[in-house]
Amino acid sequence: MKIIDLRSDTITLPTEEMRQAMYEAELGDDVYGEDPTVNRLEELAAHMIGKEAALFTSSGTMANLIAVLTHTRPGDEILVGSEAHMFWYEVGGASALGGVVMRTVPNDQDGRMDPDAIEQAIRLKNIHFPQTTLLCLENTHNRCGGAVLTLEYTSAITQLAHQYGLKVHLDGARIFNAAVALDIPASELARSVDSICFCVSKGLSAPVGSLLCGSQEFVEKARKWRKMMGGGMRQAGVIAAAGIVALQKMVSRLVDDHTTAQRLAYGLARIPGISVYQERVQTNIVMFESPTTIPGTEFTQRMDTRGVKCGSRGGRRVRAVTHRMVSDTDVDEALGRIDLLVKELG
Ligand code: TLP
Repeated sequence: MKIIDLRSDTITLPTEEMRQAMYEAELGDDVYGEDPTVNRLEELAAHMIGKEAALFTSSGTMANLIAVLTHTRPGDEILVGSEAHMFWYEVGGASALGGVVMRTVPNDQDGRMDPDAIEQAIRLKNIHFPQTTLLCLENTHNRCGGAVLTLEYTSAITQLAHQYGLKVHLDGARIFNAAVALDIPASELARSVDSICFCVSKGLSAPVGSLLCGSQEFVEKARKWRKMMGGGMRQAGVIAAAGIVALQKMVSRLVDDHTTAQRLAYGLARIPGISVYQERVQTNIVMFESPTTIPGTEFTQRMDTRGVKCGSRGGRRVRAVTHRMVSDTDVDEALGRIDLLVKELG
């Protein structure tokens, strides 16, 4: 039985071209700034995202943590969405290692935070208060089903935060999915923010790595934090080489993942007992609810035994992510297996 793995786009394996590029990569010691392949990737990333400089990190989690460390001081308060990846899935690193308080502002179903709620959450000057110094956005929004933040929203919220002296960091792990969905360059979506990170290891299919981008000064400080965390990776050109192929060759294909996600959502909507908000599927993430007869965790376990892997997101919520290694035929096969399972459950 073929396993159809919809748990995440992080499971994508590198392409042949990436493996070749890794094999042939010109290398040096990146801690001395001497790995030509890492340097090329960082320059390319900065150029594509429209910032002065970029820093190669081992993961999105590390890039977000370094951004917090660079923008804040211990004791500060940072604003994050109530559904933010930084709040849910990064082991509380910003608080544990950065010493900041994470204050959540409710996310709506499209991954946005209400400007009034943000304004209310920003602390005034008061001897009792920690200082609010950073606002974090996420685009596309993982827990909000891959929702896309528009250019207008991002600019308006950033402007608001800047008025109060806050910096803005954008967790753009899937920023190229947003850019492709909106049909605008990713640099437009990043223009107003102070820093942005994105992953080459997700739909772009590189095996490892993320890029943290911002001003020269920001990246210089961030580089020092990366070193402190043990993230100075020596001949990292071996993996950076795949990142270059990811940025040069894989961005435009993300649209295929969005089409596959639409096909999946359409099919799920036709299975009685499954609820899915088809019109909310904007990129490569499909959120749906398992039948009322069964909790989400049990449902995903049962799907697993039928060779369809998805992620449970609490309650009856299930997440399916489309990517390069899932074809239309795989989606149809997965739908058939899910349909059968639902029928058996009654
Ligand atoms: N997300 C992963 C899991 O951690 C949930 C996934 O499968 O979607 N920001 C966002 C918005 C992300 O979705 C992720 C990864 C990260 C940051 C962290 O990236 P990595 O996994 O490279 O640390």
